[in-house]
Amino acid sequence: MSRPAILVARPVFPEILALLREHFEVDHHDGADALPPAELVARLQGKVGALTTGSERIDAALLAACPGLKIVANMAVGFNNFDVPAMTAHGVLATNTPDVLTETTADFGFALLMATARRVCESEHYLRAGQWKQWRYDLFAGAEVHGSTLGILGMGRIGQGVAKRGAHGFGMKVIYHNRSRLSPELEAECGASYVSKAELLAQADHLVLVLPYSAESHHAIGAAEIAQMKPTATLVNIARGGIVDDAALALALREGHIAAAGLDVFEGEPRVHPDLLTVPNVVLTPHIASATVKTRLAMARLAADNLIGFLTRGQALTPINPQH
Ligand code: 8YV
Repeated sequence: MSRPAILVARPVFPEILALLREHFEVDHHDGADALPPAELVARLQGKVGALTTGSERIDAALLAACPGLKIVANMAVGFNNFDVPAMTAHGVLATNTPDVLTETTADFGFALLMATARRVCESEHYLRAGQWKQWRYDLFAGAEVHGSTLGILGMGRIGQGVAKRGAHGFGMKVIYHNRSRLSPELEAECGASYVSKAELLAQADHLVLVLPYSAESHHAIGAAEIAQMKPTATLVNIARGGIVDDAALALALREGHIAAAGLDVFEGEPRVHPDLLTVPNVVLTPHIASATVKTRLAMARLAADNLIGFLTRGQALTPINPQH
C-alpha cells in the first residue's frame, strides 16, 4: 500500500523531517519564504496532510482546490492563518501547538519588557557607536519595572505566565483585561486583578499584549487607545501584528504620547512599517518569542505527532476542531 503524502511547507529540524519520512511521502518546501497561495495549492495536490508555521493561509478557496486534504498541523499556538469554520465545513482537521511554548514565550515577553523599559538596545547602539564619553546622571534613565503596574491584555496561558513573572518575580501590581474573567483561584495564582480595558490603558506602567488575533482584536491598540495611556508607559506586543496599528504607534512614540515600545510581531511581517525603523524608543525583534532550541523542537515535534497520530491512528494530540 502506498504511504500517505504530506507537504511540509517550511524548513524544519532535520530530525523532525526524518521522523515524518518514517511514516509519509514528504514533499518539503525548504525555502526561506512561505509558498505563495497558488504554489501552496499546487504543492498540496495529492496530499492528505500539511505542516505549516502560521504564514500559510488555509481558507475556503484553498480547501475547495485541495479536496484530498485531511489535516493541517500548524507549528504555532496561534492559528489566525486558519479559517477554522471553512476547515470544519470541508472535514479538515486543524491542530496547533499549545502549552509547549507558554513559559518560553512568557520569558520573552519579560525580556522585551525589560529591554524596553530599561532602554537596553538604545544604550547598546550608543556604546557601539563610540558615543560613551562621560557619566551623566540621566544617561539612558528608563522606567522602573519592579513595583510598577503591569497591565496584560489577553489572559490566556501566556498572559498568565507573564502575570506570574511580574507579580511573583518583580513585585508588580498586575491588572488584566480579557474577554472572560479568570476564576478567583487563577487570579490569586497569577497575582492579577481584572479591570476594564479603559482602566487597563489608564493605569498600566507597562502594557503587554498577549491576545489572539481576530477581526475583533484588529487594531485593538490604535491612536485612541494609546492616547489613554500614561506618557511614561511602555507597550509590548508578543501576540500578533495587526493587533497594534503600527503607523499610529510610530507616530505616538515619536511625539512622546508613550515612552517606548517593544515589538516582536508586526502587521504584514516580515515587512516592518518604515516609520518604526526610524524611531529610537522602540525595541524590534523578528517574531522570536518562542525561539529557544528546546521549545521550537517541542513545537515541531508536537506538530509532527499530530500528523502521525491522526493519519496513522485517527487521533491527533491537540485538535482545534475535533468535531471536523
Ligand atoms: C511561532 C507564534 O514561532 O506560536 C505562535 O503562535 O507566533 C510563534 O511561536 C510562529 O508562529 C512560527 O511558527
